[in-house]
Parts: sequence; C-alpha cells; structure tokens
Amino acid sequence: MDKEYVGFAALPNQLHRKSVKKGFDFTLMVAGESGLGKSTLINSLFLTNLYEDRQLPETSARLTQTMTIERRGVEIEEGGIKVKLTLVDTPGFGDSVDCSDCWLPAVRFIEEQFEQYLRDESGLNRKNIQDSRVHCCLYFISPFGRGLRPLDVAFLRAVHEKVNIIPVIGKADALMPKETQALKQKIREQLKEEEINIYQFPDCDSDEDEDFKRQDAEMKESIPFAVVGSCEVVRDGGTRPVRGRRYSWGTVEVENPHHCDFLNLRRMLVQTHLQDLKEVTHDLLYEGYRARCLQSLARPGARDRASRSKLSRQSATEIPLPMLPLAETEKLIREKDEELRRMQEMLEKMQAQMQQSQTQGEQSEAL
Ligand SMILES: Nc1nc2c(ncn2[C@@H]2O[C@H](COP(=O)(O)OP(=O)(O)O)[C@@H](O)[C@H]2O)c(=O)[nH]1
Ligand SMILES: [Mg+2]
Repeated sequence: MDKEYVGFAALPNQLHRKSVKKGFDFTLMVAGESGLGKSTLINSLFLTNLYEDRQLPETSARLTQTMTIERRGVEIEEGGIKVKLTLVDTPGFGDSVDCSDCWLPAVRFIEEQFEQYLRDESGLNRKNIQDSRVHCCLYFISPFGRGLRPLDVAFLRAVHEKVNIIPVIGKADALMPKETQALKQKIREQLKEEEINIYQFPDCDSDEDEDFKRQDAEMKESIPFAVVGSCEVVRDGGTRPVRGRRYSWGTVEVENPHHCDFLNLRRMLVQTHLQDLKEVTHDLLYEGYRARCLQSLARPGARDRASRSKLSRQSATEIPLPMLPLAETEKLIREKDEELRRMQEMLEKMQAQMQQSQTQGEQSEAL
C-alpha cells in the first residue's frame, strides 16, 4: 500500500534515456479563488509539509494566506530517476475589493517563463537551459457556486493557449455525490460553450490491458476532479492513520476514491501523464507562443491588429492584414533558427579569438 504513495515507480517507461540521466524538471501551478484549498492540496499531493518552515502550530496545522507567487522545489528520487518538482502557489483571486485583474500576476508568471525560455533558447547556453515553464496548472473552482464564475472564465481564457489546464473542484467535501456530479457536468458544458481548451488527455493505446483502460476511462470521466486536501493525519478509533478531515458525522479521507478524486489526480500527475504534459507544453503550447512572437516580429504593427481592424471600419482604404499561412510561419521559424545559429557561431569564434589573444598577451607579459 505504501508503495502507491511514492508514485514515481512508473516513470522509467515514460522517459527517454537522456532525461533519466539529466533528471526531470516539472513545474506545477495552482490557481483560482482564494480559500479553495490550493495550498493545502499541493501539500497533500506531495506528502511532505512544504510549509514546515512557517512553524505552524501543531494542532491546527493551518496554512497562512498566500499573498505572492511562491515557488517551491521538492526533489524526488525514485528508482534512480530524479524529478525536480517545482510547485508554484499563487495568491488567491478575490481577496481585494476590486479584483477585476487580480489574476494577472499568475498569467504574467506563465508568460514570463515562456519569454525566459525563448531568450535562453536563442542564447549561447542553449544546452543547459533550465526549463521553468509551467507544465500544468490546476485550476480551482468553487464548490459553492453554480459552475464557472466570470473571473474563472477570464483567467482561463487568458491562459488556455499557454498552459495545460486541469480543472478541479476544491473542497469537494462540501458537496453530496449527486451535487458533485451536477457541478461537474455544468462545468464541462461551460468550458465547451466558452471555448476554453483544457488539457486533452491522450487516447489510451489499444494494446494496454483492460485494467489500465478502465482506469484511464474512469479518470477522463471524472474531470473536473473533485478534490479534498488536508494537512492533518486522522486516526479513527485505532485504525490506520489517514490523511483526512474530521467532522462530527465522520471522516472524509483524502486518499479514498469513494470520497474524492484525489488519487485519480495524483496518479495521472505523477505516474501516467507527467511526460505527456511536458511534451504538450513544449511541442504545442510553447511552439505556438514562439510562432506568434515571430509573426509579430515579421510584421511590425501586427500587435495592434485589433485596433487596425477597428480603424478599417472607419476608413475604407485600410485593408486588414491577412494572417500568415502556416507554411509561411514555419519557413520564418526555420530562417530565424538559421540566423540564430549563424550568430552563435560568430560569437563563439569571437570568444575563441579573444581568449587566444588574451593568452598570447599573458605569455608575452610573462617573458
Ligand atoms: N472543507 C475543506 N476545507 C479545506 C480543504 N482544503 C483546505 N481547506 C481549508 O480551507 C482553508 C483555506 O485553505 P488554503 O489551502 O489556504 O486555501 P488557498 O487560499 O486556496 O490556498 C484552510 O482553513 C484549510 O484548512 C478541503 O478540501 N475541504
Ligand atoms: Mg494559498
């Protein structure tokens, strides 16, 4: 039973030899309204009390409110595989009276990691890039509302092309099973209506065994995951200690699949989909971002396309610029890559020359 808790045993199958040797970076963000249990959940997900240094009182084990974006690293090693996990905790939305743009810091954070990666990738030290891009964002939805709120929609719209979104319903112990199902259904419908792209789970290989297929289907059906978190270990009448929340009517167990989807979420994050989340981030989301950057470089003024089209309604002579076709974009990317490579070669040559003349100088000084 204990083995299941560690969770990284299945990783070797997902990884290429190279990343096994190098170790594996993964960044997980939590975002959403404040008080929905974000900090508690990441704590529960990765067992160790990440907030130990805050010296919480033993009995209540309460987390303080998250006021700024906090990045915490945990290193996990399992069967020779290192996973450098970075957890990004964000301040909750809705703490201030005017919270119309309280979600912007989280959006900026995601964008900044892309910007950083693009800079590093074009720089001299391409081989040793630290990948700090956010590979997955657990987005918390309130169990008390009737689905997504305008603030949720605004945030999700702002990031859905930049990060893998996995929606979760926080504090799911507030709901009866029937209510949970209704809320899930409502959220799925809203996401579709609002055209918000959440992380698409890949299809299961047809040669997988039946057990795996069943688990996979079950997991896909439970999205958005209804989760319960807790920093406390509860001992119920001498039975084994469990992570849970105690109420007068009983205990909600975090890791009991009949109580919530916590296990499903953890299994998918650390066992089955870590690699896919990374690949989608790199191949789709980041490439899309890079292509958009290059397009706006190639077409000065493209950024204010929106204002242009407004203008064009006023003056008939203004012709809106057509979007570049895909092949054109790819060609541009290739050209840009080639140019970068040439620049890099040139810089390396210059550095070598400088080094050479320096050592020559030192030698003649010594003589
Ligand atoms: N009922 C219930 N309370 C929770 C759950 N997770 C966290 N809490 C409590 O809700 C409060 C806010 O939790 P916190 O993790 O700080 O929320 P955050 O603002 O989203 O980071 C704390 O008092 C937690 O103990 C949960 O799953 N169910
Ligand atoms: Mg918090």
